[in-house]
Amino acid sequence: MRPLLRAAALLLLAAAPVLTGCVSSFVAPGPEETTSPVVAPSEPSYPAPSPSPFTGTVTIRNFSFEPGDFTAAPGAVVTVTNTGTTAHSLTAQDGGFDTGPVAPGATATLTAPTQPGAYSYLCTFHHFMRGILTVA
Ligand SMILES: [Cu+2]
Repeated sequence: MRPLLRAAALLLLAAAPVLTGCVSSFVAPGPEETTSPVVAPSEPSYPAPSPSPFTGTVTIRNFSFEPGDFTAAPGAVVTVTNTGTTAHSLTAQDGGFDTGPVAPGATATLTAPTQPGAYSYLCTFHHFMRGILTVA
């Protein structure tokens, strides 16, 4: 009886660290695996929409420029389409570029400045219509 009890006690003592070791190694990777996939998909989708919505054409719609703020290469030709029901323009505040009046349904072009920088523009008919052309 006594040797059997001693053997059982030794088995329990020997098994205890193995069991706790198993439990801790199972628990530890758990939170890391669940947090990293949650962060990973949201990170690429966040910056993606902002950098390149501009495809060379600005659309005037509902008294606003879409996109209002856009980036063009130096000297690039930008097409401006007026889908509104009244005339608009896309005119640099410093006069560096100007579509002139664009009739409803019409399309005009402007040439971006050759000097890199941020150029604010407006509609000469509706001064609340504003945007920034960045040359880079
Ligand atoms: Cu306008």
